[in-house]
Amino acid sequence: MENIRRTVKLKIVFIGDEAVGKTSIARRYIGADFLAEYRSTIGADFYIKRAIYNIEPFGSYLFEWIIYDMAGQRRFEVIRPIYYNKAKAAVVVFDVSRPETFRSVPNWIREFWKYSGGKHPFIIVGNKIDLRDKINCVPYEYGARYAKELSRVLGFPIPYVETSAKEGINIEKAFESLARTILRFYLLRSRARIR
Ligand code: G3D
Ligand code: MG
Repeated sequence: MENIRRTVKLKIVFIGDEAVGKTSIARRYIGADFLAEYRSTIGADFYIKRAIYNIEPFGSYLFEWIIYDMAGQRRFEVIRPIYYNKAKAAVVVFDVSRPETFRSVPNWIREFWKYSGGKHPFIIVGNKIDLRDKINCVPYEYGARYAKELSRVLGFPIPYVETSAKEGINIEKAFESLARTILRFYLLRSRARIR
């Protein structure tokens, strides 16, 4: 049994094209047991939630997520620097039923790195998989292959997770993957201090 529980408190940003499901995923994850929810005047909402993840080989960690979710895209140009400031990780979301949202993922990654001030870790989420039966969608393999290629180039693992915010599929899994990615990145790769 792990007795000592360490705390990771960090800001993460949800990014991706309009209407891919960023808010839906964030809200699904937060559910009823969030600590706080704010609607700021800068055009972003943020939520705070705590969750414990037991991740081998690191052990048990209490994550305090400060989740930024942009509210509407039009004013985004203006809030960009504030939105990304001090973000330590990102969830890059696309809509599997709209291939153009998959194609813009690299732009979102570039932007995240530029404004957050470093090559910080992220996960890629293909959302709306409930539409697979009805619409011709980006296949799982495309997302997985892209994440694998990124992992190879960057030298640290970038997970690809498919979700349905509508049906509540893999939401928890996405955050666990994010937690694992963050621990691997900050504990193994760099010396950033986690208390
Ligand atoms: P955004 O925050 O990225 O802009 P939203 O996206 O979370 O606002 O979602 C945009 C629309 O997609 C919403 O539809 C929402 O209900 C829908 N959506 C989000 N996630 C899913 C999903 O997993 N499956 C399906 N089928 N739809 C989803 P509306 O019509 O409410 O605007
Ligand atoms: Mg939104």
